[in-house]
Amino acid sequence: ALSLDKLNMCMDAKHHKVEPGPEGYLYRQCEPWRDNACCTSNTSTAAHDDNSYLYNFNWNHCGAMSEQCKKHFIQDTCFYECSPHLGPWIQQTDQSWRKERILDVPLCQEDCHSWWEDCKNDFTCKTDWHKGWDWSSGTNKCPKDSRCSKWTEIYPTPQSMCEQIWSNSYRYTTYSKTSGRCMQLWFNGTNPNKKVAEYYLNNGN
Ligand code: FOL
Repeated sequence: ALSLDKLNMCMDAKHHKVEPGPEGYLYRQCEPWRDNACCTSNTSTAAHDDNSYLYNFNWNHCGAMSEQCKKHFIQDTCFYECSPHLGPWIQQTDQSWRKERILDVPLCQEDCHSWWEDCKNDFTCKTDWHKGWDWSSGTNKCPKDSRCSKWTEIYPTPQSMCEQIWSNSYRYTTYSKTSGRCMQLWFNGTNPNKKVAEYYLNNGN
């Protein structure tokens, strides 16, 4: 938040750079952000690891997460850590591990739907993955009062998953990737999200 440029800034969170800028090399799924990123090269590599040092987060808390599902969580991590165009949705927060968060980022329908489709045969025990885990082992395990259920029991719809999993980081939309009105987790080449941020900065959420 040192930056007054809401179209090109990094949130004040656990691993984000102070200012966005080019990175010589970003790993695999984070590569599209390399021309202008809030993540370091090390963060981009860690984004692809199970139980990475970023949050010690265990995707496999209800048995092994499928590879097709996990790739969306890796992409979400790249988007969250690397995006320099989240300014319109950055809010102060009093969490112990970050001073700022994103709230209600309008997500393209295709990205939300493909994420849910690829995860719908997986299992989880919680709707909000930001809080309420048992961290006594050093990584998150399902809390005592929970049990592993089918993904579709926890998240009946793509909307419920996209909005609830990271406590409203995302807002579900019916906008498609070509609309210029929603943020894309998956893209190649020029980052399409800058224009979307510009639109919401001028027109409000
Ligand atoms: N992706 C997106 N899109 N938005 C996010 O906000 C986001 N956040 C993370 C990863 N990807 C994201 C970080 N995830 C804890 C749990 C998950 C996590 C970071 C930290 C954690 O320590 N939870 C504790 C409560 C900690 C606290 O709030 O003080 C717990 O009770 O489980």
